[in-house]
Amino acid sequence: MDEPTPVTVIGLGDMGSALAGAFLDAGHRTTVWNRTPERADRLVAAGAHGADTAADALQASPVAVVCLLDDAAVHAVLDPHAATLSGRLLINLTNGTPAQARAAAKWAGEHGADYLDGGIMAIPPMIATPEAFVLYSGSSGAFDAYRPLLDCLGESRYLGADPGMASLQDLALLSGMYGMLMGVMQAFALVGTEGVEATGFAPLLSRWLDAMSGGLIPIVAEQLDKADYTIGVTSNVAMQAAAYVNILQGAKEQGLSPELLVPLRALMDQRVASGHGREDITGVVELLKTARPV
Ligand code: FVH
Repeated sequence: MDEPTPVTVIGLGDMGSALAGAFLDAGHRTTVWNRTPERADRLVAAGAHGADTAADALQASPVAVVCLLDDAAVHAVLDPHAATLSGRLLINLTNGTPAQARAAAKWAGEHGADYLDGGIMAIPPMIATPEAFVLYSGSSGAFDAYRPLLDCLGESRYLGADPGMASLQDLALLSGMYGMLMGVMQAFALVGTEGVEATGFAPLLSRWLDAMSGGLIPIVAEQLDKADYTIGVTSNVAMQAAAYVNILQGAKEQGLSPELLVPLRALMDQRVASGHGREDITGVVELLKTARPV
């Protein structure tokens, strides 16, 4: 094993506990702290050092990994102890926006700390398995120096010195996931109206989504990079807009709310109305570039 690195984990929710467990399993001296102290018990029983206060936890290690609910929680915990961060590395794996990451990096720098922001692309049971990957951006020196520690959590991907980049790509990947989940929930709800069991329908849904995502994403990416939505079109947006009406209408006829899917209809119709009907649906991205009220 590489040289063990003392590490502190602040925040022992489902994810923070998984991170601390991975560091412990890899032989790193792991100090933990959580607002609700009982959540540290299992880790302490497994060999972690339980700190009484957040300040004690920060002082215990050269590296602090913070994994809290949101940016407000990060500031609630860290702001009172900013002085203890001097000379240490703060790794913020809390979900947030690029602007929040950049502000946190600036704040850490003003208090003499090095900073890495991260986006965890895994659910807690995936941590420390080959399926997990974590996006990082910020201090390249810190990333290189602590790479063996970071690699305990999964594949470590460094996205550059801009601290906002990991968050940007994290939110992009989550956007893709939630878009897919909206469709999945609507699909199960729809077949459920006629008593089709979700477990029976699931393999068909997985097969369809695998085929669509694997085949479509590379073409969509090429269309976007070239801003040419005519490349490789097999399913023009005018045709899709006509079929989409049936998805919304069919849901209503079956007694369901189509609310998760409704916004896309107007965007497709707008592309068709503005003369792009023979192009691919990807051109809808052009309409997303202008902020509108939601
Ligand atoms: N779990 C997941 O699947 C996802 C995977 C991708 C990354 N996310 C992000 O990770 C952050 C933590 O998520 P989590 O799963 O650990 O969340 P919880 O189990 O709900 O734990 C929340 C922790 O935050 C603490 N906390 C909340 N508010 C405060 C506050 N004002 N002051 C201090 N601590 C706070 C909470 O403490 P407690 O309630 O136990 O006292 C937990 O430690 C998150 O950004 C995900 O988006 C997870």
